[in-house]
Amino acid sequence: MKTQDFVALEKKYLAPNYNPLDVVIESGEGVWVTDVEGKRYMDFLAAYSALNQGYCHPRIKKAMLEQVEKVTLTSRAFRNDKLPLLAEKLCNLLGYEMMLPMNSGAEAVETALKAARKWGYIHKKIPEGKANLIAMSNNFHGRTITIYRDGFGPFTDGFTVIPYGDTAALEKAITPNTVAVLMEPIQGEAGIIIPPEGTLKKVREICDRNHILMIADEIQSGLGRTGRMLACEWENVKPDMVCLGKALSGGFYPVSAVVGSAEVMSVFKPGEHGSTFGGNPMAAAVALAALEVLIEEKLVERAEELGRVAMDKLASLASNPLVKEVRGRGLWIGIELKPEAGGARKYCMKLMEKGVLAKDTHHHTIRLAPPLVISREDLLLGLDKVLEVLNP
Ligand code: IF1
Repeated sequence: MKTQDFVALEKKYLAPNYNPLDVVIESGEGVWVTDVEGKRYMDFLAAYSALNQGYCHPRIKKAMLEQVEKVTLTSRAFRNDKLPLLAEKLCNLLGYEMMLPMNSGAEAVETALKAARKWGYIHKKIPEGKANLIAMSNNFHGRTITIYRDGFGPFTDGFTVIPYGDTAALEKAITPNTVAVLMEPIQGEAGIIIPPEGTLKKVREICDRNHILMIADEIQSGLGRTGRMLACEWENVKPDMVCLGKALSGGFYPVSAVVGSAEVMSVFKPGEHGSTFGGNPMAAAVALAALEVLIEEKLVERAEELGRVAMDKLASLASNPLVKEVRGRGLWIGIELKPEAGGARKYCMKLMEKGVLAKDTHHHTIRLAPPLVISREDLLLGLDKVLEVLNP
């Protein structure tokens, strides 16, 4: 079958909840994918940072193949020999006392929000049902009805939305019923929006002073993407809870988690939260290997070093008439185009023709986020193509 055959099947049988590029990937390894017609592309999206370790990393694949021969799912009605090892590794790696495993990032966010509400009722004596959560505009925390709003109202009660990074607005939004503030330390979908230096520290200080929880959604920004294990480390800030997903599995399996203090994570009583697949031995085995790869292949350091190489390479865009701004931290870069450029998608289409896959976001921004295993040569090769499509 050819590309258009697959496209036709999708159009006929799949709900139109995506508008993907017309590339039909058949296989992938490292940074490179091959489509059904044998054409090869370098991927600069990494499945929105779920593939920080690259496509089909051999060490994670080995862990998955070994585990599939033994047991893949036990439910949490019983225990298994992999989840406790993941819990120990993840908590010690990030410096937290406890974790709660789930599957999707959205579920991790829901977990953190439920924990924050319960924590408020127990530890702040907030009247039952009155807990308020502060979120930030242009955030992205998943597609659940709780947190994804446009066009899917009525909205879940108990949320106050403030402008992203506006700490004065945060101060003003806090009430005696406020339990937590949820934020991406750097906004991904919004277009790699980096808050002003000191914002995370200020949020941490405001949370401490008002006895509310700081929840960082590091599902996309975390696990090495920005050149730190967690993006909050750029300001030496330690949130009360951190939501993780995506690269926690290296793209092999849906794995997410929330890490936090024992005080916060112990608000859950048996049966109050969880999921059928949450914490299954396959997920845990894969996540253990994914974390080992991150650490042993020094992917966090690579992201910082190669991020600097990338930003240097793209410095010439500052004088490009099509480009409004180039933003980046580690191997996470947003090239925001001016409205007169006509939108970022057409440049992503041109990049695809040149063998580089990238995704536009918020209409005007080209998002660049290659797997952290990318070589310096491949990075520069891919960025040459970016410069070509922007310097016709
Ligand atoms: C899609 C982008 C969208 C996330 C943050 C939670 C989640 C995500 C910071 C939920 C997921 C993914 C979802 C994926 C495309 C991608 C995405 F932001 F990365 F670009 F959609 F906006 N917090 N982001 O980035 O995690 O439930 O998906 O595991 O929905 O197409 P999930």
